[in-house]
Amino acid sequence: MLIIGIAGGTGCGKTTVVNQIINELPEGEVGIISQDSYYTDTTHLSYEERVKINFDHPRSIDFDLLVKHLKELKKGKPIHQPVYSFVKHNRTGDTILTHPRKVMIVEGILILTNPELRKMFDIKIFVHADSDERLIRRLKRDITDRGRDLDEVLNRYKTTLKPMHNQFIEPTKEYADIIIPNNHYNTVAIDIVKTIINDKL
Ligand code: UZR
Ligand code: MG
Repeated sequence: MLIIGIAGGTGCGKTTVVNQIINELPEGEVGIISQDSYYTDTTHLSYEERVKINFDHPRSIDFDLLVKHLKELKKGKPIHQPVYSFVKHNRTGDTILTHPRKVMIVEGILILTNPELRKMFDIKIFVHADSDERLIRRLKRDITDRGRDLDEVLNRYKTTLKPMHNQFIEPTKEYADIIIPNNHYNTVAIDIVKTIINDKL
């Protein structure tokens, strides 16, 4: 099994990069695990308490479960990936049965911050986009898809996203084997990663 970790700040285009990598690859050979599925269970908290959680800090992620699941997959066993709701800010209680694939992609802003998880990746990728590009994308997404308003997004960006990015996410670029410049959609970089994967398949 080839395990690829894809990190990068919010709005850097991780999801797009992942989708471009897997499209055209043989179906059933590649699986995706999103860091979003592994936010720590907050069922014991009230909604008001959950909204205040810093979702951009490494401690908001249940890395133990993520590492455990990857180890299971490596052994050829299926896992029950938790399903997360951005509306409730909590796990829904549902799980998705995820089977091991020849190539597993793990994507998320904080996935390179955890040493044990880093050791499990055969290839570590960091997607880079300038912070203004990322802010523009984040604004569009949160307003269009998540029903937030301009002030709310800008305030969150300034008080939480930006400091957490500088403290925890940007430094993990050090660990990357490949850095994809993604201010504009980068087809050459995608082709390179696809070639590496195809080699393995
Ligand atoms: P990407 N996030 C939410 O907005 N709500 C949640 O319940 C959990 C996470 C956001 C999180 C982070 N921050 O910046 C982003 N906040 O999801 C990471 N606030 O996702 O890599 O797709 O930008
Ligand atoms: Mg995403």
